Amino acid sequence: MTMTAHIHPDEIRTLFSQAMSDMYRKEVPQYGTLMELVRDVNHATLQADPALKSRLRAAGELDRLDVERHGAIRLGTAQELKAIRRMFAVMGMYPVSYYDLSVAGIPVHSTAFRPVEQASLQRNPFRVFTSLLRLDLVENRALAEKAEHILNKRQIVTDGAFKLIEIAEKQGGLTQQQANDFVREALETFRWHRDATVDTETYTQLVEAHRLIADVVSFKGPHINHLTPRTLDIDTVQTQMPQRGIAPKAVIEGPPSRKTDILLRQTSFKALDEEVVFQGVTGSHTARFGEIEQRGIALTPAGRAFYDKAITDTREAAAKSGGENYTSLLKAAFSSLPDDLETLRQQGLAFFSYRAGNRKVANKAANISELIASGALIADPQIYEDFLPVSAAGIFQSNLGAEDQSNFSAASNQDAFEDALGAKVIDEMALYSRIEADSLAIALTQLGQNHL
Ligand code: OOG
Ligand code: NI
Repeated sequence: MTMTAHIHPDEIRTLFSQAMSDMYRKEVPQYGTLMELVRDVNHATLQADPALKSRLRAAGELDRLDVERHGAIRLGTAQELKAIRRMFAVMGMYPVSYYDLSVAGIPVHSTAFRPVEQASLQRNPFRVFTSLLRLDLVENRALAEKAEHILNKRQIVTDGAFKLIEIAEKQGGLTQQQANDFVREALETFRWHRDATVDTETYTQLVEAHRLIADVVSFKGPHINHLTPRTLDIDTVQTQMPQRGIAPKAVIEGPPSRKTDILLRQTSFKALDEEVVFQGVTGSHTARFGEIEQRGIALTPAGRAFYDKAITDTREAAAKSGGENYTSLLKAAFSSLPDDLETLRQQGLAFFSYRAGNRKVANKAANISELIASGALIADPQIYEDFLPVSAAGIFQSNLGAEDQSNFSAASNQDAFEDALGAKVIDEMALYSRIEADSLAIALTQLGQNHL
């Protein structure tokens, strides 16, 4: 290796996600407690279920578990979103999917920056849910302009980070030393600032428009507002949170508890009330919280259509009955979805990644199912790497308070988001189906079963 050899973007992402985790643990000690709880529960789950453990190991999933987390940030302007896109690209993170939260009464639209290649996901799937404030939805136009003016004055990426981003773009990568410097500089963007950039009066006006607007506009930068470790058993973590002094939100977002995990289940603990100084006047602000997630298999468009309908039906039925029986309604709505991997696969409801097993095949097989049944071909579930808009809205709202559930009438606006981003978002379904098709082609070649 020469002195100027570039390190892999996956390594930069791992350095960065570790540095973020260390910083957030210092800033929000409850996050550290939650991490310990998740580690204990994951350990116990793997001990109790050796089959799960060996399946995760064989699929290359076990190593990523301990490093796995996602974070979230909220940005104010198109320039900020473009700068963040360039910063994340250095770490091999690209914008996947468009999420419109305005339909849920939250004045933002979002994407998730994440790795897209299977090998990179296995190494470290760190993702950041990134929202852009929609000041166009604010009715009080004078306040919206004031907010824009305040935002235009701040610079959220340091000069040092910009320099290294340019070097990475020009040279196609960073050396180890440059990567270390880059991570140190990049961290500055996401740090918490106790000193607000606005006075109490402006802050109050912004809160009245929407608490989220105040959170974005009043500070020097887009503080990381939560970091979320991945658990293998969210129901146990949820019930054990109070024993460790953490108060979880009432319901787990997403699909019900099932034998075969699908998509994403999430729960969070309430945002902390933190002391903030508004131009010399001490006050407080609530923004930062903790969250845990349990990830299951990614669903195909057909599976996803089932999911979306089941969630909508459950919410409508629960609203009619006052919300008391949400959990049982949710279970009932999912009862007709197959609860084993092979049926989900055969019905084309979920995405898989294929690999050749140890067993040899002498003859030409008639179909894929036959190869799987004989043990020649193994179908591993593809983990869902993205987010769910209804769940995200629930996470936002649990940390904003009920008074902020206003309705915005604007239509979703992916074009405006992509203009601000300076790029198109990647279609998540295309990523899962490409991984499925590529892995199947490779496995069939290895097995001499290319005719299938
Ligand atoms: C993001 C909330 C959404 C998730 O996991 O769905 C989210 C935010 O509060 O900024 O993180
Ligand atoms: Ni989250």
